[in-house]
Amino acid sequence: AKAQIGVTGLAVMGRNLARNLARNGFRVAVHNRTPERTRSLVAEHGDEGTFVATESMADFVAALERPRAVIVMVKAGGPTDAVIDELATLLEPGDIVVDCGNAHFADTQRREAALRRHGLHFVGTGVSGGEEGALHGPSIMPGGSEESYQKLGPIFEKIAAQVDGVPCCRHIGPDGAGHFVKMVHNGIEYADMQLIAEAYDLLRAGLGAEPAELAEIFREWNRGELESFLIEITGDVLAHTDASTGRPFVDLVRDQAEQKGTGRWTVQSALDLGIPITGIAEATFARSLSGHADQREAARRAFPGGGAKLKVDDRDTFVEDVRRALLASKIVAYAQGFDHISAGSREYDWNIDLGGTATIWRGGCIIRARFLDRIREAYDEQPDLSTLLVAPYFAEAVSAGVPSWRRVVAEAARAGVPAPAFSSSLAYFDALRAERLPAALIQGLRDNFGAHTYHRVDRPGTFHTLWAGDRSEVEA
Ligand code: NBP
Repeated sequence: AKAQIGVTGLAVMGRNLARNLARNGFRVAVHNRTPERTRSLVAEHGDEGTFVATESMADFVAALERPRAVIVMVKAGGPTDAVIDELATLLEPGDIVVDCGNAHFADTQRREAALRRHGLHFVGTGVSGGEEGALHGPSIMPGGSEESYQKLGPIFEKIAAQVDGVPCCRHIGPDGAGHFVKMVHNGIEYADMQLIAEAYDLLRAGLGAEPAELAEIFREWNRGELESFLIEITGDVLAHTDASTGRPFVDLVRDQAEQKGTGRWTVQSALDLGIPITGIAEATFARSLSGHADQREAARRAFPGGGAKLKVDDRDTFVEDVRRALLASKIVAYAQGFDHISAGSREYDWNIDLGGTATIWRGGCIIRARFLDRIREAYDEQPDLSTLLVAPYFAEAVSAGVPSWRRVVAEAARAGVPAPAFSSSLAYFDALRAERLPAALIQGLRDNFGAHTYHRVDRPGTFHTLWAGDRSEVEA
């Protein structure tokens, strides 16, 4: 019998995805540019299921039942285009090309349009969970046509992570929707990690405790509302001791965070759409700042006296303050991320189900968390929710956290402990709920220097003041 699905690109991700498919009973055709990888996969894991090993792309395509479904799992960018171009010459109308690499959604839109002209379906698919997820059950975010999902859905839903019997996979929407949602997922992951890092830093400065003691606090937090994969592994990383020195592992790691670019893509897209994802932006910039070693060195010399201790009167109150500030800031980051998805969905006509998106992040991916059930409930109850912040569960958590949030941010500022994501999310919250914003003054300034006009609160119309003349007002 022919293979039900094929995977081309058998580095870590493709190899594990192919094994996951085979282990779940699917007949998988496998192919890689360098055939050694294909041979070693079958030699080492051939007993896990039915693999159809192929050496040429033509044999690979011929091994598949129709309509063919081909997963491309090669390096993002040029290599992905090269493989798609080659496939396009061999496939027939109705066949499906699935790009599971980390593509930018605009590339996915371009590729989808190009393949559609050949009668082929192109399905840009976000896959989260790294190598382990690919093997044991990732979170899968497929874009593309409804028709392609008829074939792919049953396969992907079977190999995805399962939470309460619900697969962490659903059709996200046309063309680039899947990769867009994966991009924002990664942006939220940046924000989540930055907030956790700031919480750790504040606790350390406030309590003067060793990382292993702080690990216990995170483990405790992981039993409550903050329960999530990232909080869980924070406990593990903080508790870890370096084998060669016997010192806390975290103290031996160079403090310069790296990035592969999905945070930057998220921020760039949010700027284009005009959505203030301040938490994700702060997190992305915080990583950049950490990497500017020369500037940091110069500033340390020019302004000595950093590393101050936070004033803490009562240990338990302080720990609880940081926990509540972390939860409130995290709610802001997720609310902003969902705003971004909602804006992308409107801009590109994707009709993305926001609650459904939260559902498929509950397992398999890096930001899996208890919290995501509450997001789904919020959108189930009110699909046109203006912001997650006002949904009852989140509104209550934020309100309950505000005094703690202010104390933590104020204390951090007083002591000189940088907390950019904590403080900017508090500022976002305060701006969103303000009666009046100083944007009115900005409008006045814009009208003064550039005749950019303004609207009045007391009557309709567009106005301009003759600033250089007699300062009378004219209707624009
Ligand atoms: P890599 O991103 O390292 O890519 C290696 C694969 O690309 C090999 O199969 C290689 O074939 C193939 N390839 C290259 Br490079 N150039 C090619 C070309 N011109 N034509 C055909 N094949 C070519 O692999 P990976 O780490 O498994 O990641 C695969 C995709 O999944 C990437 O887009 C990545 O961003 C994405 N992703 C990765 C993770 C993760 O945790 N690693 C998570 C989620 C998504 P060869 O063997 O012949 O050199």
